Amino acid sequence: MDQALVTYETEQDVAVLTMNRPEKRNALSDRVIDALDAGILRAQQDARAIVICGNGDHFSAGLDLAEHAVRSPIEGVHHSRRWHGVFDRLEQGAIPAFAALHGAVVGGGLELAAACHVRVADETTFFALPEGTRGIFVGGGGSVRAGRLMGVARMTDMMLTGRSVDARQGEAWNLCQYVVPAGEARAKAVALAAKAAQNAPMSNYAIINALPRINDMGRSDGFFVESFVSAMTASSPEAEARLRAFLDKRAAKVARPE
Ligand code: 1HE
Repeated sequence: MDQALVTYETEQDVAVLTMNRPEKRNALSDRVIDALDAGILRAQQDARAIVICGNGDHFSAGLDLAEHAVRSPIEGVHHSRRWHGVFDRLEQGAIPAFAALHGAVVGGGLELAAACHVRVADETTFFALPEGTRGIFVGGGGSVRAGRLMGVARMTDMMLTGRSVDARQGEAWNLCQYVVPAGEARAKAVALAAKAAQNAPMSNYAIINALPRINDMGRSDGFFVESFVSAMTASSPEAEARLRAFLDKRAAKVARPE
């Protein structure tokens, strides 16, 4: 893994991957995508949750436009499919991923954030899809993931007009689930990831892999698949031990909202 472009740290069972190309606003070059891929693969082996964040004033300015300017159509297809592979490994991996967002979350940066399961944005965050103004299209899974998150009408508007959406609007549009004060996204994302890391691995696997698939199914298929995932998850020794711990009053109760 390229330590210079994406750093890898471990905190409380959480692997923190930090894009480290602030002089180019964490633009996603081929080497950054390779470094993210290596970090994601490593985290799936030795951590129980992932946080992805960026150094400098911005999460990511998206596709490296300097590299993209020289691609032929077939190179463009392979490039897009490479991103799909990496982001799929993140979204449909073994452990949950949390994005810590600040500053620009733009184009491919938003596509990367959308491949994470939970997005924490600080108040400096702004979301944009400037592909239309650049003469290109989303290629990192955005039309599938970001469209499902915010809805096709909002995504169409963002792509046609190039408008920027701030953190609060992004929360209302489902682009992030948390908004925190400036500079606090990383700490909040690590705290949430550390909490998720304590869940049963089988539950986490089912949550991140079954929910998006069931969301894509018809109701009848969804109910059917849910029964099997539910039964499989509950029949593990870990589930039995956790249920017994609650009944024996050794496990925490559900807390009221803060
Ligand atoms: C870049 C990139 C980039 C900055 N590729 N080099 N993405 C965009 O259309 C976003 C383009 N970037 C911006 O609008 C702005 O840079 C930001 C709002 C993100 C940040 O502004 P600022 O004032 O902090 O930085 P800057 O002065 O604009 O840029 C600093 C340097 O980063 C500068 O290089 P320098 O050598 O002149 O110092 C910029 O050229 C460089 N830089 N963004 C390459 N994106 C799989 S399909 C996905 C499709 C997309 O992602 S489309 C969205 C592309």
